[in-house]
Amino acid sequence: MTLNSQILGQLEQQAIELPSWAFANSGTRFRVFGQPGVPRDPFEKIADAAQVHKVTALAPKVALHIPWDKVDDYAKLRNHAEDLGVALGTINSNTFQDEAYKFGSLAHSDAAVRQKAIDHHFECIEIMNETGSQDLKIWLADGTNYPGQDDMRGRQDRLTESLAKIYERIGENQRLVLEYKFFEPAFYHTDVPDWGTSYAQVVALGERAFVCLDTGHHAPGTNIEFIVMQLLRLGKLGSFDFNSAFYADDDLIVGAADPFQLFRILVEVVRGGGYGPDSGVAFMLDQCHNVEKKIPGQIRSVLNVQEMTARALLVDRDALGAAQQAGDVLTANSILMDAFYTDVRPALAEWRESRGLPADPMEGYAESGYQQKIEAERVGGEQAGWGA
Ligand code: AOS
Ligand code: ZN
Ligand code: ZN
Repeated sequence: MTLNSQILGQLEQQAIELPSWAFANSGTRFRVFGQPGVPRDPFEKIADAAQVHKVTALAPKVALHIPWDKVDDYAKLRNHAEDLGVALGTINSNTFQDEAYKFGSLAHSDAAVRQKAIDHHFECIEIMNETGSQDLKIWLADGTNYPGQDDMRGRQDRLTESLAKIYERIGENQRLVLEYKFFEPAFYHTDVPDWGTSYAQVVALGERAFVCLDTGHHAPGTNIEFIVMQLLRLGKLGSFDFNSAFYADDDLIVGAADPFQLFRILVEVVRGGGYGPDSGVAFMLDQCHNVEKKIPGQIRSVLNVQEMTARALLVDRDALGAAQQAGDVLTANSILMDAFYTDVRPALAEWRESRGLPADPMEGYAESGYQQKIEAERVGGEQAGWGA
């Protein structure tokens, strides 16, 4: 099995959005570990993200998080990104760090708190207008810890109302994407726990509202590729937050915990028309690099996505369809497994070199001297925001 020119052409169009927060210090609820050379402001986060794109040609956009990436002049930030060969991507809102949001934000029982959260999203939309961003991504920490703590039905109704107000402000060329998560920080119920709830909410909003699927936001054993298939079938898969998980929302390097799961997801993405610049599906990463270095961590991540996309594109669709039609279970399964077990790395390395990129981007970055430079120059880097 080889990566023919048609597959390479498809791979050339791959664009993965990097999260600005992956470059900042991060940790767990137990400790935030500082690393030398981490960015001190959003400008430096973008400079680091641009390094990932430079050695891979895979990461032309950087997703921002408000308020972690708040600046006085977004046009300046946009120009800075463009000068470095990248663009500003999705704007992520944050309604989970204020004291006011202790009992929720868009679903809160107090209208004043809901309005505060809605206003924050209005501010995010204004920022999108300046940064040229297309997507507003909403992930909510809303939920309860104890049965009876609040009325789940009332919360769902209020969420619908709040989202409608935000959606009204979204521009013609902008989209709202609603992320779901089955638990955490709330442990009894979460107001947007699953794809079905997110789907119901975005369908009620309209055609520019979509679901964001974070691969780490499912119970262990969930068939995530089924959800991918269903959302593509319904025309409502807006974006991915890629990462990998051994247990819950681990935010580890995509493809690290379960490469086969990433393959199965990408097979459904390709099957369902979710791959490519016109598919309407944004490939984003949502990761933290707590113990490994951040820029190499992001390089490894985008390469994992590229390698697994190549394998998904290698699946012999015609042969698979014929085997499925004939009820030939084992042939159908082996067609899929043949693609999964194909080592595409040498072919990708060769192809990279032919395009003037380092055959091994990890090595290319290590040899660039950038890491030594930032470690020497930057003192007092930022926390991503969680421990702040
Ligand atoms: C939280 O668990 C979600 O995955 C969010 O997408 C994200 O990690 C957070 O909003 C940081 O932007
Ligand atoms: Zn996420
Ligand atoms: Zn998450």
